[in-house]
Amino acid sequence: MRSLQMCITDIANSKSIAIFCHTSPDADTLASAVALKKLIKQNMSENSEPKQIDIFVDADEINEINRAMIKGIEINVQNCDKYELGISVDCASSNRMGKYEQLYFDCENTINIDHHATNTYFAENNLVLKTSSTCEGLYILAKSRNYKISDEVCNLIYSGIITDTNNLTQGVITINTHKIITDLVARKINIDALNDHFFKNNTKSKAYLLQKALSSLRFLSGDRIAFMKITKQDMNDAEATFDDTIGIVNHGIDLKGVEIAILAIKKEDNSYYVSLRGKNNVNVGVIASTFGGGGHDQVAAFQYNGLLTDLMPQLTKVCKEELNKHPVEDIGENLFFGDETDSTNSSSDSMEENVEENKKI
Ligand SMILES: [Mn+2]
Repeated sequence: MRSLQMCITDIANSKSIAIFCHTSPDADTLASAVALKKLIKQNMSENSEPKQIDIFVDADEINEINRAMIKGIEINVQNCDKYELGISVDCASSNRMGKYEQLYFDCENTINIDHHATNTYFAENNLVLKTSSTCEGLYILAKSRNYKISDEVCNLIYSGIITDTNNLTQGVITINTHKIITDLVARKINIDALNDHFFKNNTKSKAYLLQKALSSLRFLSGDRIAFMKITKQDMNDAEATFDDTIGIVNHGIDLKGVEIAILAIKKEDNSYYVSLRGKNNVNVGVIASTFGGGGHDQVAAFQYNGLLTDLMPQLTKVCKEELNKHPVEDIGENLFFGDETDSTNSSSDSMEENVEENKKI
């Protein structure tokens, strides 16, 4: 794997490295950054001069839940005039680095480690993986090099995987994802505490905001689309932050028969953040890209400047086109029944197959 070898060589040879997260940082981007820093320190600093490794993340505030991952770690302090290497983690395009995008391109060399199908291959070296999360990708890379992976790195990797997959229920979940979870569980990491931390730790504001969003719930296209909205007034009434909106859209896609869930969040006057979820092979990434956004097949989003009343007819039309590609299919009756032969020896996805060739554009 040429691109992987080049990345490893670049990292080994660089004395100063800057790691970049995306704006509105989620657990995967933060966990990836911290895990990568620790993996480099723990595996690539022996017999070489110590490396300066700094993490940059454009965020006014990182919520309390995610802040726990960077506890004690210095961020956004530029300790070098010019870094030899810049590494972006979990960024589908370079503008996802926000105000640190220029600092990234000022680095002598650049690497892009990501798992978004919509990645634009903006770096010198691009490692775009077909994995559930960037954290899963990092684990595969570290394993493939026989690196030491500490318990604290395992906690971070596990956090990135469970949050990006909504606890293994959505996104690109492969046999490897499950194998890695098995590996991590065998390490006796803080599984229960991490699950509670990420999934049973919602704020009161989020509960009030959910109440508001659910009261706006509407069904379209023969109940195959669930639509919800959150107004600025809702945000104020619930004393909520943008972070409190995360995951609310899942309440739409969790409903029986719903194949597309839409949550429109009003950010400024005439400016909306539109979050999408899909199921039954409906590709909401395609829908988001029609409106200049992106993401994954089942999880995507876009920004819209204009009135919601103007957006909705267009959005509904694009959603219907996507739904028409996928006739309603009900496998419910056969869910627990199948071939009675033993298939335990079939299919063994090679972990390395998840790394795509370096496609510089
Ligand atoms: Mn991710």
